[in-house]
Amino acid sequence: MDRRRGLIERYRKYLPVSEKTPVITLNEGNTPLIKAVHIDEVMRAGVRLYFKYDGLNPSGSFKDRGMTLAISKAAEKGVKAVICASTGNTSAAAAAYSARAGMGAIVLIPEGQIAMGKLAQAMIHGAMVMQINGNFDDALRLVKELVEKHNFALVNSINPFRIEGQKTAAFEVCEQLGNAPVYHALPVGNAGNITAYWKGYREFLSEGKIGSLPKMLGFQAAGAAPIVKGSPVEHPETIATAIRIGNPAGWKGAVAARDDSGGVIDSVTDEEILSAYKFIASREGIFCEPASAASLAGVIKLSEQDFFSEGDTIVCTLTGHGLKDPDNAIKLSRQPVRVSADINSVEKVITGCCI
Ligand code: AN7
Repeated sequence: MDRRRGLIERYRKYLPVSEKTPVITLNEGNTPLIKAVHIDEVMRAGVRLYFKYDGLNPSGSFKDRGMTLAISKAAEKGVKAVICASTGNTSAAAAAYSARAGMGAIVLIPEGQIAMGKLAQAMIHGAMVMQINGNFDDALRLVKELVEKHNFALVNSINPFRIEGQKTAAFEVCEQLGNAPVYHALPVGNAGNITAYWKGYREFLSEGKIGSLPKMLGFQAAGAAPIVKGSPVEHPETIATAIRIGNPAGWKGAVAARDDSGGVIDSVTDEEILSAYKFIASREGIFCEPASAASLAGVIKLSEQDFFSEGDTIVCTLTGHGLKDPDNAIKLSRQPVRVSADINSVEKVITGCCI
């Protein structure tokens, strides 16, 4: 199989496309599954843990999986523009794929609450970017109203093509592991991705490609945990701005994934998220954005409750690349040392640190 072809060609028979569908692709998917090598430092049981590093998609997040299909189907329908609400990554992916398709993109984002890399992407790809003085939930409400009146394709994950595209991540995990993992952990924001993974795993089971299903573990930020609480959160707050969502559109799908798989949806504090974020970068050598680290943060939290057994296979999806959010990376790290440009001064600093 040619792995450079993009998801629609690779998984055509599992996706709602025909010969008439123009394929808009940036060769997304086929992201690495990377084994954690220092995980024993933070886990009680001896588990095998892998990172599905979806930050290596073309626009730097898992959203590309859904966007290749959503934009291809919008092009098939002949719409002139797509529209979405976003905490950042959806807008980056929508802007990139719609640019390639020659369509307009309109994005509504919460003012001051999206990471800088994501904003830069939406802007440079030429989207019409609107910062609203509200949060993601307000933005989603507005775009739903707008599509009632105008011929735009809505490309948030309430668009079923988004979920269809994103389920391919579960296919890849199964192919990379040779079976399904025992647990699959991921951050939950608008709850599209957990819904998509669960659909993908079930389809691969019914195709006989895997012999068992994973238990789905979803983690919301403590300040934005409506599913855990059981009611919408009016003013969601978290440093993980990607998942700063108080009323997820995919709520039902997430609950079904949890209950049908025998899994868990729990919350993790910003402190736990940032601790996992730093561990992944400084011990595993992988740079993800803070929201992505909610997957491992949740797994560590459950491990402290002796949730896992020896030898369990766990996959954590790292949903977005760390370069999306340089501000947090810089704020949370040791600051560069200022030193004058002579060998003695530089050596003095080195002696204090590594030799
Ligand atoms: C890095 O971009 O909702 O539970 O508007 O960017 O499927 O929403 C992003 C969500 C996890 C949560 N990790 O996924 C948006 C948006 C990252 C994300 C999520 C998002 P869903």
